[in-house]
Amino acid sequence: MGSKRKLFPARRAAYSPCVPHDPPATNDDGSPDEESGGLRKIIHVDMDAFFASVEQRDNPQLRGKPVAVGGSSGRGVVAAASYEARKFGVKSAMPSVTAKRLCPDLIFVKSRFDAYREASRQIRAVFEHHTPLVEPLSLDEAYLDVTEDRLGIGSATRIAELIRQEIRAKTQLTASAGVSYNKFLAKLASDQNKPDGLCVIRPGEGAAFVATLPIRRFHGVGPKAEVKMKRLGIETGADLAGKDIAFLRANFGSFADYLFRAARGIDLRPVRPHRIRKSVGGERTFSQDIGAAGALRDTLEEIIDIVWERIERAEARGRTVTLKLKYTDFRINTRAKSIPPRAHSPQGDWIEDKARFATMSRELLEEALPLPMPIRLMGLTLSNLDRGGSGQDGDREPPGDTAQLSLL
Ligand code: TTP
Ligand code: MG
Ligand code: MG
Repeated sequence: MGSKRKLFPARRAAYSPCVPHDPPATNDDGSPDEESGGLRKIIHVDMDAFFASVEQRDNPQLRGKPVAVGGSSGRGVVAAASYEARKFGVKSAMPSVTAKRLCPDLIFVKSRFDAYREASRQIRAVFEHHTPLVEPLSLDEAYLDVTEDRLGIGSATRIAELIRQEIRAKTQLTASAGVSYNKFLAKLASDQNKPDGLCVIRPGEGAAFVATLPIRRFHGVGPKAEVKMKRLGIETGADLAGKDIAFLRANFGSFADYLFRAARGIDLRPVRPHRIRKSVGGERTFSQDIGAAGALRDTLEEIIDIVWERIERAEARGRTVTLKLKYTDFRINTRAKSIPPRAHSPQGDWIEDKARFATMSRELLEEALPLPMPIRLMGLTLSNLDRGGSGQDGDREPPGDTAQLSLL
């Protein structure tokens, strides 16, 4: 354990301790390396404190200060926190009131999605310069398969460093990168030495790396799965590796195979450059059932805010809004509203602004009132998406293809 610590010290270390060697995927002559079983070279890049860094870049007065992007009042939540703010414990998805209490000098800034989208386009161009195999996960991160890179550089570590430099030059922003032989490990690695860090996990090191990790750091394990795992006595990668596949299937269904492999540092998912997403949404399970119309309307507003933020992040536009209600007897009621494609325009008409999304969502709830009984869950989804847009997201999404994300 002690020696592992040395190889991979705690995240947030100032400089990557990870040895800058490459996962050997091929021999010098380019033939597949027998020993490594023809492993792939994967890089995961993720921008540091993305929205907050863009704000600090564009407004020098914010530099070096604790900054939160998001609404400061009432129901506001922190979308992004600068690293100065994180020292106080401020983080994404935290209610703004809590953030202010933790850090009274916190400066709140409104989000400017156009600026984030522009930076996102710039970093994607940098990725594309090195490989066509780019799978964006959200505006600020992507997986890259550089087993055969466009420029013939060959070293994934070198490519990752070049990408970080090019991003800095083009955007004046910092990115962290993880290099490894699969997506799961590369994503863990990019998080290891944030901000402005690099970490390489080489073949043979994956299982040991994963063993010490708290399960919350496994991509796809959200707060709810974490609670469930802890109840089952699973706190670390090693605990997870100790469970057999039958146990995992019984408790986690289709998520089990991914977890089983991940606990061993194995991940067979390819980098998919053209992932098509069918919907964007989120749902919320309540600690106490809700039945009163006023409380239902308030809850809907919260979900509208959060889901719309996801829609913006995914750069998705769609035609159908679906409201999902789960009653206390577990019956599920879904109702949907769509806007028809506009006849005179091949491009059609889309739900492109929050007001329209909110109005349609509210209509759906009003039509459902009064409810026959209280509900334990409410969710909203935007579907019938524009195939032309990237329609990709999934930062907090379980890595399954069809998994509907749960936000809260
Ligand atoms: P992240 O990459 O998760 O976080 P980050 O870039 O702010 O910080 P880190 O250095 O740890 O990577 O998310 C990217 C952006 O997505 C983030 O800047 C704001 C937005 N976001 C939200 O709007 N809500 C959220 O709950 C999270 C986690 C992120
Ligand atoms: Mg980030
Ligand atoms: Mg990210």
